[in-house]
Amino acid sequence: MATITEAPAPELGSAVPVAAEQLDRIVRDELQDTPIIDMHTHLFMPSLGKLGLWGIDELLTYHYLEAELFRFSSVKPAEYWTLNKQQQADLIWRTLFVENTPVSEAARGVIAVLSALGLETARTDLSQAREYFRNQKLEPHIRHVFELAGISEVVMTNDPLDPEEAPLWMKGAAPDRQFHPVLRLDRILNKWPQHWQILAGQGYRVEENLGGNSVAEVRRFLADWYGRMKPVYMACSLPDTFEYPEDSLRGRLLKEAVIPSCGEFNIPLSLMIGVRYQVNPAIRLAGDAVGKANLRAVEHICVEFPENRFLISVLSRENQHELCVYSRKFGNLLPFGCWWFLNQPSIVEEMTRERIEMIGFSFIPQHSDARVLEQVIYKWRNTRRTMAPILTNAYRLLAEDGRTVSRDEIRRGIHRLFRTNFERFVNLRGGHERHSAV
Ligand code: RAT
Ligand code: ZN
Repeated sequence: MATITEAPAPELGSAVPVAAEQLDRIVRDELQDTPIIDMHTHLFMPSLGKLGLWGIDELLTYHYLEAELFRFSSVKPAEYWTLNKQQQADLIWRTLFVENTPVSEAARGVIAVLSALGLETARTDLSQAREYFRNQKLEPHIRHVFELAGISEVVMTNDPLDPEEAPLWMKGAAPDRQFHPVLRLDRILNKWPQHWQILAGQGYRVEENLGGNSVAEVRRFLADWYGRMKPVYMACSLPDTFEYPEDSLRGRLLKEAVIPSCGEFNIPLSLMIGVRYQVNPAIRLAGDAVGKANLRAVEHICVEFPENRFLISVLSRENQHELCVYSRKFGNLLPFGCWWFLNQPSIVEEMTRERIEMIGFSFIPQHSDARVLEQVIYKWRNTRRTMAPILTNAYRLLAEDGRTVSRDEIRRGIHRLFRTNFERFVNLRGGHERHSAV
């Protein structure tokens, strides 16, 4: 089993210790200089065409901001959905950025993006920003955005049952070394009754109640998609009510198809647990909420499948400590990210300190979850800004207790957190052939 503790030891004895008053600056510089691997996004490589969202209208109609719009505007959701994209963006700009001060995390993010791109941040209309984006060519723009964000690669979320996306893969979408695929299984695991017929229509002999050869046929489907996509992991989001073991179609699919297939292909399974889906369907994508989950499900999975690897993110703040405890029990569990409603500096700070105190640097502090390309600029800027004092404090405490660190050691720590823990866990650079390997 690949764990994350296999890094070569540096020459610590000969290294020059960083003086206490330099720590903060060196940590900041090293964070700035480390090209991050963004291990969970909803971005798409250029060959997946229109699925890849970018530009000011997409930035403003992000569902995090739509949720905020309905707090400040008298426009009702039903009316909002009749507007076209530009009208929606204009409404959100006017409401959240002109008539109100954009102090929330998601709103401030748009300001940070405009500012990083050299655009004005306090205009009453969007004409300047629209003109800027109209003049960009996608591929050089992606390079520019990645550079501004300080990221080297992103990991996508690829749904083999999405009616727009699947045909593009079937035709052989050109791989891209900066965009790694992930086989996302929400429709199969959470909504089998609504989707099994798509598999059946493609020639897989599956049944609604998983009778007959269904499980073997789902494995054949996963194998075909593994071959087509070469995903770096498989993934699923799960409700707060998720249990394992579970006497359900999802329970059987996980146990008998998905986890064994991940084992066969030697890739991890990412479980993102704690969503209360569609508590307010009127606001669509913004309508999901959060609930505390029973993490014994994670315990049971790690015990039952010790040879598999699991990337785990939990959405409830109340579950975070428990997840750290389970990480101390299971080397095949890699906690990641401060997901969705947790990606606010105050909560990121609390969670990250707790993780460092409980499991050292054996976790992945953050993913961007970006849905719109330019969001990586503000999301990673925020993460670096929040991480700097946390790491400085960790090294300061260590020095007070008798061990100073060198700049190389600081760099190694930051690289682990933002690159190598992920690279090793998914076997990104080695082992099995993968068309996106760099
Ligand atoms: O953060 C989000 O944008 C959510 O809507 C979800 O997409 C979540 O991140 C997920 O991957 O399910
Ligand atoms: Zn996501």
